[in-house]
Amino acid sequence: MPFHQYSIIESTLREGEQFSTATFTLAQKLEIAGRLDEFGVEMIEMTSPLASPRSEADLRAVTAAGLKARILTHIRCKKEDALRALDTGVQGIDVVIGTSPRLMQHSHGKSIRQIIDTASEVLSFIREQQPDIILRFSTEDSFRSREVDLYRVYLAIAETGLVNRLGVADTVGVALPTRVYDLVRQLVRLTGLDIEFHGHNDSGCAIANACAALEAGATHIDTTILGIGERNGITPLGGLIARLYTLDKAFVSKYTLTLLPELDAMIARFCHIDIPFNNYITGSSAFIHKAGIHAKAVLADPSTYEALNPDDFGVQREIVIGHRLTGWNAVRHRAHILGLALDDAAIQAVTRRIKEQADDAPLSLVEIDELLHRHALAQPHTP
Ligand code: HCA
Ligand code: CU
Repeated sequence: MPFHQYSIIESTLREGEQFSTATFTLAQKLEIAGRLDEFGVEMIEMTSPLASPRSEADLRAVTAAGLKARILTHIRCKKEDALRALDTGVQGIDVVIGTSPRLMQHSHGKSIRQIIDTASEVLSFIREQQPDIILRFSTEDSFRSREVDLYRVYLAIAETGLVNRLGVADTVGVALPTRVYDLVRQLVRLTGLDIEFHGHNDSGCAIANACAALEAGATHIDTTILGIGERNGITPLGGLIARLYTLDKAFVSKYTLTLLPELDAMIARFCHIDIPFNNYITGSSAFIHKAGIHAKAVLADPSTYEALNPDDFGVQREIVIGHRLTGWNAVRHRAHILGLALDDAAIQAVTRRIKEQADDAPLSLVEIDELLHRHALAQPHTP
């Protein structure tokens, strides 16, 4: 059943480490993993132990931290990688190999037959060593692979009965939601296995594609905090949450949503970047209402212009009033907050004044408050 039984594979500590400015220390990795665990992600994917000595040591440390989330590592389709990964005690291994003509030529030089043979060998080796390990096989660059190759590989691997999950990867972010839907749907139908979707965001479809994968029956979605990863990254955790929440709050109620601002701020700090102003949920403008018409309706009922309730994420809504598009309902609301009993004529006069002044430059809240106070003093007292 789509949306009800999916899991998040949080890959900030693998795909995210491939982001241009990400170099996490062990302390930072433990903090990221710990916070993600509190948030409630089901799985945390970490960089291959073969990447560097520190990568291996850190993988061991996070695996030993006793988190609820299962710790996975991500390896090439090679026996030596499998051996090293198994030795770290991880709970799951994600195996990947390129199947697009470009990657077959430039990455590993194997034919489809050889890919199937190598993968079967590596996967059965892992299964023999660790019968209970969570094992996933994924094709890299799935959407630029020849369809006939793709199905040949997936069906052969599914038939071995060795893996728990098949992964689909939009490695260069070219897939449209309809294509993701079709591929995932076919794989669900043909293999009956769990399906994972990993989508890059080069052309802006990463969240929509993840959603399409779930609609088609995918069981696992890869995310990173703020969407960091190679180039401009993958499906962001917060963006996926926003997408699913707006379908039905119940789809994300298993997660501690109020931790999202802290997660995004933490990664921005560790990677020396800003949270984008237009970021899902935590961007500085995500809950700012401006035009007078919007402000009036939001003051009456926030859901008129908010599909997401900021309270659910521990963030604040803001109504800005010191600009030329302002309306008198918002100004009256401000007077009310200040405890000033101004009549409608006075509020409208202040609003006119704000608009005139703001045609040149926006007014700060302090300036607006001064205007309101001045009018309140000038207004004859009503008993
Ligand atoms: C890469 C590999 C990968 C792997 C995805 C997966 C991709 O860094 O190029 O294992 O599902 O995007 O294809 O991240
Ligand atoms: Cu990737």
